[in-house]
Amino acid sequence: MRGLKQLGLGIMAALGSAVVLANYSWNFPEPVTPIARETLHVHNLFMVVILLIFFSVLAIMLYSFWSHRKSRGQKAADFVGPKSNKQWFWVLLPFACLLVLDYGIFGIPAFHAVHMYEDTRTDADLVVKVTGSQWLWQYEYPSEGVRFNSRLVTPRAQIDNKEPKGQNYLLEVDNPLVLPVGKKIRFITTSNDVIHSWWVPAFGVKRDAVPGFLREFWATIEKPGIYRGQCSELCGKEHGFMPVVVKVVSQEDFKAWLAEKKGSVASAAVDDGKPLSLDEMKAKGEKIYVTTCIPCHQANGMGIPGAFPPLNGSKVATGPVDVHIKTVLNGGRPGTAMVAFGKQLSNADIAAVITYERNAWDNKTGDVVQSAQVAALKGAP
Ligand code: HEC
Ligand SMILES: [Cu+2]
Repeated sequence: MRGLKQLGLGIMAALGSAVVLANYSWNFPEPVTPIARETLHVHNLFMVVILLIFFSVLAIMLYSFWSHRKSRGQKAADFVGPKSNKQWFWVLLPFACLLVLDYGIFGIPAFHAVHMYEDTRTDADLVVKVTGSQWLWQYEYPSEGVRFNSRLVTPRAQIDNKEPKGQNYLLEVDNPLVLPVGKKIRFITTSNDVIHSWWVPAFGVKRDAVPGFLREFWATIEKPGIYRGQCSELCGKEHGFMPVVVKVVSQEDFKAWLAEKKGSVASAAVDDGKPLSLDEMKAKGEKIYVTTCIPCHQANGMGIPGAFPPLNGSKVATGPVDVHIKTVLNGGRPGTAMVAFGKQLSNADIAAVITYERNAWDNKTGDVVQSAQVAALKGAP
């Protein structure tokens, strides 16, 4: 009996210290959308119900073990199949619990939450298209004509353990998605290649981005701030390296940001047509190479034997320009990891990165590829 009492005290002490230790990082992140709040409520309610059931069943079991033990002369019952119709009660009771909790027979929780999550009908203030791509997110505001890529900026040195890891290690991008606070935002999501999943825990939303399909979800974010999430569908080698960063700002700041973004899109369009010199192109292309191509082809252009071909001395990177452009535009042979960059990069960026490849390392072709050449081959077989 004493041993049991000590065990009981031990368990209580352990539970107590867990409660003391518990801080918000153990829980859901602070919810900032109606859906996230609802999800948290459902979770908390279910947790209470589950714990109640768990402890009552455990208590009945412990009591039964204790008071029906052999040394007290108890004999085990010996039967197969239902002994009486009363047992149906124990089958139907848990079933009823599930019905009440999940399907909300009495207007209760999970059903309401799921219904709310799926209800993308109501008029949205803003539509944002989210496209997953190996391995970055593309954001588009279709009604504003603004579109950009959002890519990891954590330095390779941190990933390779050559530098100490920063505060937002693997959760930082060059161009965060910017959204206005307090507006209903309808997201449309799809993918260029494999299935990705756009997930921001604080919004309580996660939706798979499936190639060939448009899928929707929505969020009204109630609090300005920077929110971080990740791709949560295993999508290949750099799956862990395509974070989601959302900057939520006031309506005025959002308008200002949009105007500025539109301006930069316009100037990029002008840039698209302007021929650049070899050095300018090479410098621009190197930046793109470092962020986009290094994971596979490596900084020294030597690739990874057996997986990714070298570009240094490659027949494609030193051979006919058109073949090179087509490879980068349309990707490698089917089934290889070489991405079709025609959907990810602008013509000017593709021209620059190709110029870089043709003039970096030992490749000294002297070729300057212009965006017009890329444009001409776009969509060609
Ligand atoms: C996900 C890994 C990956 C990334 C990122 C990647 N490549 Fe590739 N690349 C490959 C693979 C795999 C091949 C081989 C394709 C094949 O065999 O058809 C390849 C082939 C190539 C080739 C043809 C090389 C040859 O000699 O056959 C070129 C040129 C090329 N990539 C350029 C680029 C450029 C430019 C970028 C960045 C904008 C880039 N790649 C990013 C995986 C990648
Ligand atoms: Cu992904």
